[in-house]
Amino acid sequence: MISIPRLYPIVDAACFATTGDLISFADELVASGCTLLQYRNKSGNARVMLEQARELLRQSRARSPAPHGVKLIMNDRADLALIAEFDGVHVGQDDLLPESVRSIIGRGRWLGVSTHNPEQLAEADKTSADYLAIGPVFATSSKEKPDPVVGLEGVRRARQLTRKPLVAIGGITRDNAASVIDAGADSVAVISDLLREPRKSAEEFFRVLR
Ligand code: TZP
Ligand code: MG
Repeated sequence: MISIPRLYPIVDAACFATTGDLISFADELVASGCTLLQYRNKSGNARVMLEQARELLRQSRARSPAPHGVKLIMNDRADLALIAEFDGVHVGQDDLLPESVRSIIGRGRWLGVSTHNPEQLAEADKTSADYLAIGPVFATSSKEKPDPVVGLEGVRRARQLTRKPLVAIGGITRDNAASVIDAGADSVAVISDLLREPRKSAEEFFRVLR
């Protein structure tokens, strides 16, 4: 069983004007002690994705104060995760099935699976996924056409359905993160509440998530 950090920042390319801005953001997170980052890019430009992923890997390896460095997870794309030498892949309900991804990435890399209701969660629990995500917990503007909000009750329900590490996602902020952990999540995945002041925000997350 993997051990997942309490804070799981998502570096979403859509939030940055340039690759430089994206890398600086990730740098701040790594400097503040984040040890798990997901790279998300829904633009579909595979060449840009690979370039940004490689740069992320290079910078985060160089910057991390953590003894075991930073784990980098690629959203959606097992192929790019392998080429960029990432540590894992995160897939959703419209991506390759978990076992297909597993056959590509092997046992050594992490596999995460997004779910949005109890049925999907229970199904994903039967796979070789290393961790499961449930959400959106709260309203979010970071995802196009988000599934219905599951609320803290959805997190509690998910917790009853799996013993795998559980990541909650969607609308999670420094103000509500503790309630999400209290509901049974092991970790919170966050996009927007890290954007404005990444270092300060990550440090505040760590404080409330202790
Ligand atoms: N999947 C479910 S909600 C979400 C994703 C990718 C977006 C989370 O972003 P934010 O800004 O933390 O709500
Ligand atoms: Mg996906």
